[in-house]
Amino acid sequence: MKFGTLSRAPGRRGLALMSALLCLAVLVPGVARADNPIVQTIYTADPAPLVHNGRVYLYTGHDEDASTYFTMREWRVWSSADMVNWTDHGSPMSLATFSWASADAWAGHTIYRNGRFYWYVPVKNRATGRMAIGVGVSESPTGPFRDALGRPLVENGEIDPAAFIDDNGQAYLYWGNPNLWYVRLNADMISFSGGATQIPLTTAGFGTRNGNASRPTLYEEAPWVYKRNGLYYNVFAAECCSEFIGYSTAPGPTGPWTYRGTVMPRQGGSFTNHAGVIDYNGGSYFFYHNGALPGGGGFTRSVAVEKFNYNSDGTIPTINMTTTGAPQVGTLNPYVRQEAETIAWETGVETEPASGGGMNVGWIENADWIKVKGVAFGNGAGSFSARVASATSGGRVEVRLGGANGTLVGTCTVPGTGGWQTWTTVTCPTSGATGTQDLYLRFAGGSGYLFNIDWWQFQ
Ligand code: FUB
Repeated sequence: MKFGTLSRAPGRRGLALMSALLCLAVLVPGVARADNPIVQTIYTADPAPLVHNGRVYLYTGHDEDASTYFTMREWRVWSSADMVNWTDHGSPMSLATFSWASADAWAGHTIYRNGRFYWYVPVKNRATGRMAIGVGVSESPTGPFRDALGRPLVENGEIDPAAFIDDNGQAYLYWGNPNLWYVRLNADMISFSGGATQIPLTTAGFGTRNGNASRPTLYEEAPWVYKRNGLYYNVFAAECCSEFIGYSTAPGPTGPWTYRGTVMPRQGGSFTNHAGVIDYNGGSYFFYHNGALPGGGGFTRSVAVEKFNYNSDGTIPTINMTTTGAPQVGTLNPYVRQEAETIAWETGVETEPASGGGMNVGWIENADWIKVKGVAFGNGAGSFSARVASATSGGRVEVRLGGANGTLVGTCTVPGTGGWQTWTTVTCPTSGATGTQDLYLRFAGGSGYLFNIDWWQFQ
């Protein structure tokens, strides 16, 4: 549904315009091109990546524009096969999913088991006024998610759940700020055996925090627990404020933990940070958030990713925030339908749910553009098609290579279709699209919003 040009979120346009300024680096030869943060259409926070069936699904929170607190009402899902072009799957879970929740759609974690995806999230319980952990469930990684229980799974006023399934099938849910807790989840993933157990926050286990008698260790929040080569890792947000990312290791899932040092120093203009660590396609990736987008800060954060290598002894190297991000894994195939909301970088556009399912790109104005990185054209594309809709008089899709003002290889004219969700397919000839190149769809036309685009494909 097109939200309409007047009802868009205040401040979003400013974000987009400033995003364009940030992207000047793209236009200046020799300046490193930014691929971080991953999402530029909205502010995102608290990354929780999940590898499933050869694809990375990225679950995030959503900081509202111009927020001056952790004003968060929904969670979002993105996915990628190549770590640079990310598909927007919208918001398949929100506060409204949990009838008992009143506010604070904060940092969650999604895990897969037996055909279902379980998304553990902290929210405020309307009845008690305390933070509690709810669990959403879906048969699809992109949802929609439903409330698995109709009540909190666990509630003790603390936040930031992270699930882990050990090799023997025993699952755990960790969470906590200021303490660190776990429960042993049953195989159904929505109940647990025994009570909530506190992991002792010793300085040997979690480092020494100076000058805070009530919190003697570095552990602050946001545990991320996983196992690698028989060693258990707990990567967490350390100290406050601002936070850095530290980690501990243990011989078992419940400890005893040994503090191992800093993963990511304090950087990036957000006083919180929040880690997610995965292996994908032979590489290791560290997800985090910062305040890198224009207007960004502690309450307007953005998720980013870096590739890293473990040291030979299994320790994690120091990882710094970059604007270049992770290298692309493989290439993108332009000869199959590609969603318009699969984006490496953009300026000026937004996304919204499309009438036929999925998302479409909208709020397109003259000179806005979308970059899709590493597109493998091979011997050459002869034509380009796009699914488009326009409640006004449309405009043009300029198919360019190498930059928003790069080589023009084709131009498709988009007519008015009578509605923002009244779709038609336009096709135009292309010439010179060969090899592997960064594709830019640059939009052109008159003033105001021009058209929406749902998908595109070369022939
Ligand atoms: O996003 C709200 C809170 O900020 C999260 O729950 C914490 O981890 C911190 O990132």
